[in-house]
Amino acid sequence: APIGVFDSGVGGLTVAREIMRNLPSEKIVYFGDTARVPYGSKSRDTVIRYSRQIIHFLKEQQVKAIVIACNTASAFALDAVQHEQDIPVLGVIGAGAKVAAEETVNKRVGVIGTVGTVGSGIHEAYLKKLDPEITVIGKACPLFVPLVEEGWLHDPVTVEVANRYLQELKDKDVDTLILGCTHYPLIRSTIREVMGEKVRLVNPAYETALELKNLLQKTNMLSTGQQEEEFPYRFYVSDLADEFKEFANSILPYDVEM
Ligand code: DGN
Repeated sequence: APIGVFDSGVGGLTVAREIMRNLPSEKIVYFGDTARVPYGSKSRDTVIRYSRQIIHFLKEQQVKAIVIACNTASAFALDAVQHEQDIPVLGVIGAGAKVAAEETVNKRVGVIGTVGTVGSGIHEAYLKKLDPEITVIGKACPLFVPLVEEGWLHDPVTVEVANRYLQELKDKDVDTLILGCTHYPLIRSTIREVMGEKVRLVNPAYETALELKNLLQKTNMLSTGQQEEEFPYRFYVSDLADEFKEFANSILPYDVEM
């Protein structure tokens, strides 16, 4: 059975990509809610309602586990939907927070994400539970998403915006920074340039793929061996399939079939 992966749009492809790389025998059904993106500026109740609808769709596709590949939907909906399901449901917050707690030395962790994610305080809740001495400095960076979707990954405009957003985190001396939005791994090098070499950047997409692998191993659900199907990855969207496909083809190592 495939893994169900969903996001508000294209961003979750960074998570799907890590699952493809690290769990190469798994099939994936991806749903991008391109008709209703962004989630980052919507309320908790709305994001929970959307997430329930998408989970219903993915379960009809007989998935064996679900990854909420969106930080905003993980922040708002994971707790609400996890208990309603008889299959494992994973978000992207927990794994990143765990690694950040392990890696920080000065116990000052930065979190960047959408207004929804940062406003939810979810990273702080996770991190404080892991280590009460950690101070969390959150910064919403809403302009990063459109810049990434415009393809301005290494652009002077993006560097300028990053300088503005990230200055506060530098002033507050964070030694570890969680890239708490699906799009941010795509501007990792710009963020690296602005934050400097010494700050650890945590990519929750990668950490979540490892967490998924662990979980599937533990529950004896991990697939091994060659992919049986020629197209083991299926993609669904709620709008603008061509735009989705173009973006997907720019970040995935092969051409998407829809
Ligand atoms: N996928 C969203 C996230 O990780 O928070 C970003 C896109 C959005 O809905 N604004």
